[in-house]
Amino acid sequence: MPDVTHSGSKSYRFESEMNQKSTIYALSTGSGRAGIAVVRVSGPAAAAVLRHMVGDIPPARLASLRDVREVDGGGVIDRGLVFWYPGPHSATGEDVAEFHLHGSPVIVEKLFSEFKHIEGLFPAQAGEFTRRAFSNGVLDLVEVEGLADLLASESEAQRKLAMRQFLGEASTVYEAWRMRLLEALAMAEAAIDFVEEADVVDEAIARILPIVENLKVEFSSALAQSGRAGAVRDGLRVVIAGPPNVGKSSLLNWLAGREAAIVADKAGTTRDAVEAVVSFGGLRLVLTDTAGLRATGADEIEKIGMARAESRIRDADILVWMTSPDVITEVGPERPPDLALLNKCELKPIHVRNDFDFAISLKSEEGLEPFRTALLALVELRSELGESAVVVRDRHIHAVQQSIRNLNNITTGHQQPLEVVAEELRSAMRMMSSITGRIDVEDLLGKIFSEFCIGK
Ligand SMILES: Nc1nc2c(ncn2[C@@H]2O[C@H](COP(=O)(O)OP(=O)(O)O)[C@@H](O)[C@H]2O)c(=O)[nH]1
Ligand SMILES: [Mg+2]
Repeated sequence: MPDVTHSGSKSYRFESEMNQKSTIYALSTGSGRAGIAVVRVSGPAAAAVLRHMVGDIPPARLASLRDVREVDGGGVIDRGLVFWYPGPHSATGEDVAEFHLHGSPVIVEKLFSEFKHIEGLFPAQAGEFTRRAFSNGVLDLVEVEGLADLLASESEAQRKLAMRQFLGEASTVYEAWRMRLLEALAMAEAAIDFVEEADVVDEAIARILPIVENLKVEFSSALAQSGRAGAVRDGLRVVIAGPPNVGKSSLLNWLAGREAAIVADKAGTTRDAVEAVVSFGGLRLVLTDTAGLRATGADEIEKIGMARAESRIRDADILVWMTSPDVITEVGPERPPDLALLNKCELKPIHVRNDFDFAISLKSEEGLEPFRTALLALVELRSELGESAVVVRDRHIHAVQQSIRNLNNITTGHQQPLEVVAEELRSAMRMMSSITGRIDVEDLLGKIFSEFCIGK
């Protein structure tokens, strides 16, 4: 058997556990007056807090109505529901006590002033409950990030994306990837002992390569989807472009429902990119109106505006291209637009033209609703794809990109020595572990090897 214990592996989970003797408390609901105020206590003294404040430890995980009193049987502070969640099956993995009190700041203050008489109890720092949950393995890093995104989400699409991360669906995918890398690594490690026997090595390589190739494809498609996730997290970029004076600024204003951009009948009015953020179909949209594109007649400042317009067009998630019957299109879009509009359709009857999807008029409002519906459908499609993304943050993207580089080093076209294959697989696995923060690769290796037998 090859030696599979690598002392290099390190888990920060256990390091931070060392100094977690303290018990923390905080108001978990919003401050101010409300129906209910929830106070959470987490740590070894949680049981003592209950005994001091309500006289006993109520049954685990059940709501118990209790008088909450000043420490050791003084006057009643409030009557409310009390919960006892013994660790490790609690939100933080530690013993947790929860007080559901009436939502008055005075009650909460009084409770906290009583807590000062209990030893080992400290006000929690920002994020400390979640940090303990991570340290105790209740949440992994992706789930913690999902929770942060969930709390910060402003749109339905953001909520759905964050929920998938928080519920561990994304982590399951990373874990499955890691297990397949592990499978390939186990084959490589086992064959390393038999380098003299060419057929054993060839057979191992023949089994490893398809796994590596498939993973590369999956990683790449996950990365392609991560752009969509970015659109959900940061807002989908919708760029309106076209020749000058066709009504682009008028369209931005109509979509934004306010006069965000200046509208004038003078060509070259919009010189810089104008942005408006709107909520559209449950998604955050960043609308950008750009300087009109024309080949002649633009001054220096307008030319700078046009260069900016072109860069916005390149970065757009959705490009809306606009023309009108009274303006000659001198410059076309650099890329096929997602929606092409012919504005000012009331000006003259439109003859057979097929270079636009919708004829609209911002003046008579003709055709605007069908256009809005089409835009909504596009936005929903993009956000649906984004919501199901696994690789979401830059941190995840970098790690997956690095894994692809490791795998590319295996599939160079020349057969790599098994030691190199194993090392690259190990690095790719480390990348997966770094995403979820679960670093226990080597234990699993040992387990796999015990079931693994090659050449015998
Ligand atoms: N007849 C007509 N004029 C329009 C329509 N939409 C916009 N305009 C006018 O066209 C001119 C240019 O509009 P603007 O939104 O500034 O165009 P931009 O240069 O592409 O941003 C303004 O005088 C608008 O009032 C429309 O549907 N019909
Ligand atoms: Mg304009």
